[in-house]
Amino acid sequence: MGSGRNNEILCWLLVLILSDWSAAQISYSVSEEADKGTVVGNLAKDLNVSFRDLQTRNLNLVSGYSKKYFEANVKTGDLCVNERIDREELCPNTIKCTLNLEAILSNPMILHRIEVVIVDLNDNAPTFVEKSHSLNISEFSPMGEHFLLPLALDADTGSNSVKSYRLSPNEYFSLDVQSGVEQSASAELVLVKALDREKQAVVKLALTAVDGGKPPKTGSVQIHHQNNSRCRWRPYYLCGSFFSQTPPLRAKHQ
Ligand SMILES: [Ca+2]
Ligand SMILES: [Ca+2]
Ligand SMILES: [Ca+2]
Repeated sequence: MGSGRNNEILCWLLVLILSDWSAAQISYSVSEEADKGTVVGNLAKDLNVSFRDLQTRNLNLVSGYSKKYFEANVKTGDLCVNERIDREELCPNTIKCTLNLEAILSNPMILHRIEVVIVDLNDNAPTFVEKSHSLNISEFSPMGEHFLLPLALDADTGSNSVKSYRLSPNEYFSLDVQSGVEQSASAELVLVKALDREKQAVVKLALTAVDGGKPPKTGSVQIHHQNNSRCRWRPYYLCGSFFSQTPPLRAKHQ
């Protein structure tokens, strides 16, 4: 952005600070990652002016962002996407994401505040921070005992975040999944059959995180079976090799 453009924005911002010319706020919404040129709304219609007015009254769009996310087509009156809008970059860790700008017309000077709600797309799969981990579980653990598992992360929000987990078929453990409407799901391992280290020293499982997108995206873990005689007189071992990235282990028993 050149210094001329910066000066222009500063002038307009100064005008806005010193003035109280504000009309009702206009609210639009557009999906993140929308193509350049995607129409967000029609300014001429919503400002209640003609296309010709947009030119003769020198329509200016002002915002405080380093990128010019939107531009106006004064021939059609449309407000269009001008730059890639990545919700995860703009609004990390927040559920609602908005971009705000002002549309200013001169002669007479009128200011309209515009809010554009950025709608999340399911463009990120669940991932895990760690690539592998192991749990030490005593063979004397009672059936029904719960063991915390790594949490998957998903940069998307709401229904596009992690909503469920799956566990590969096995005879010793089931999965207890806790999920909320707005929160990411979490899962715990539940012992359903007594462990016997003499019979099987190591159990390997696959844990898969699933988001709520349509279609859903997944982050998987594959775990290999391995009988290890070195575990013979040691606590029972549950070992895992993560093929995707995964989060820190929260374990009740290590
Ligand atoms: Ca994105
Ligand atoms: Ca997204
Ligand atoms: Ca997702």
